[in-house]
Amino acid sequence: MTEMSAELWNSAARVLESNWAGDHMVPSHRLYPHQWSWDTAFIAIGLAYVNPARAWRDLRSLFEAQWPDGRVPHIVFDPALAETDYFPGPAFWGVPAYGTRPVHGSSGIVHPPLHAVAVWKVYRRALTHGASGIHQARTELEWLYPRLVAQQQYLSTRRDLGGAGLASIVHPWESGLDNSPAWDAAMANVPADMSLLTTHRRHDLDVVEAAHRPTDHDYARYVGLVLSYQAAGYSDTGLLDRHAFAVECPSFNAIYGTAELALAQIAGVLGHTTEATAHRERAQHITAAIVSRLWNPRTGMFHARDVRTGTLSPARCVSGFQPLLLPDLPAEQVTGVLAEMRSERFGLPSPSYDRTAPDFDTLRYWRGPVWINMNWLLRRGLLVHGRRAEAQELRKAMVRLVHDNGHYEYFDPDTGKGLGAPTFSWTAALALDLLADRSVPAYARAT
Ligand code: 9WN
Repeated sequence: MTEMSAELWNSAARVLESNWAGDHMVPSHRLYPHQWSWDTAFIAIGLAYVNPARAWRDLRSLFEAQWPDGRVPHIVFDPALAETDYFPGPAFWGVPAYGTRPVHGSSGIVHPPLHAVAVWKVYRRALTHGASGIHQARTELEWLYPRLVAQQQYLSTRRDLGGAGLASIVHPWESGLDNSPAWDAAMANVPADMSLLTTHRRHDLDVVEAAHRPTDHDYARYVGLVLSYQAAGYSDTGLLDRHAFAVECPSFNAIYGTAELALAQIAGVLGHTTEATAHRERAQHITAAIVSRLWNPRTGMFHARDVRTGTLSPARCVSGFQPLLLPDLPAEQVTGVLAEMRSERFGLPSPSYDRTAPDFDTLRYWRGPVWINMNWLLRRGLLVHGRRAEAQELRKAMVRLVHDNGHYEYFDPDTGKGLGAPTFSWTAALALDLLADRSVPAYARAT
């Protein structure tokens, strides 16, 4: 390891140590003090190198809060914290604690289902840990597998609002890319009742500069959408007729498809051969649906689809590259995405939004800054399609960015300056993985 790598490794391990909260990890103590769903997946991938027992514990903690209908909530609330420590907190969501873990309920919406990928990676890592590590990993795999399957089934049975085999998100928070320009067109139909912000106070602005976060206008809509979903007890029945936001996101669905591939591998290890085949077939169907519904041949990339109007968002966002994660993506789409990724609009590491767009914003959250998780997924997609040179270039650029600027939540795409939370768990965790893992995903295409 070079001196730079050793420094980065040690600082990343320290961030993860300090963000452990007893039985789960927090993304950041001040800004995000509870447990977040897709953060748990990214974090477990890195935690597996420095504390595998905690990686398993964190994943298990999240799935202990899974709902009876299979949904994995995007936030699980820590009972040790006050309502005012995060907005919107547990009382606002009004969800009971499901399962056995002593939690203060959860949110009612989901997050991208990256957990099967994380579980598979943590398991593979454990195989290098000797007999006791392997034994624990097998036990965890057996416990998690049916729960991961239920998570996918919730999405396929309750969230296929477009009826074409993709999962719809019903709140921008479900994408994990909250104020991405990908939602602007669909959000224009969502009423922004600004009076909601007089009764509900934002906590994020006490911690981070307002110019780096979503606007009040965005938050009024976010709150309104939760209230709308909550009105029928977070039921998905008839949702299209009564809820103002339903979108098929290319990143969410690429992860949804990739999860099936990871489940196929897990099912194989557990001896469920027929199920493994079914998972692979589902991944193929999801890939085909992404291509037929979300590809725009004029821009040469994937776009979010508004299910209520049947239109594609015009915005070019980093989420539109993520179908590269899928090994069966046809050559035309692979070539198109790679060309767009290398164009002056993006580059490596890719900003979250088209640099040439008039409303590109180097500071405001998902509307321009570089995020490590998005670029980590892009690197994985490059490896899946045999693009080792670009994957290596991206790996080096990310390592350099985090080493030079710190384990920030996101980064100014022009200067590299860190923005948002300063000791952010998934940035640290993925830095560890980038330093340690030079391998190619098992189902990469042969080159
Ligand atoms: C709302 C925790 C989460 C991430 C999301 C990121 C941000 C929350 C917020 O933080 O969202 O869920 O309060 O802004 O957008 O991707 O999971 O790190």
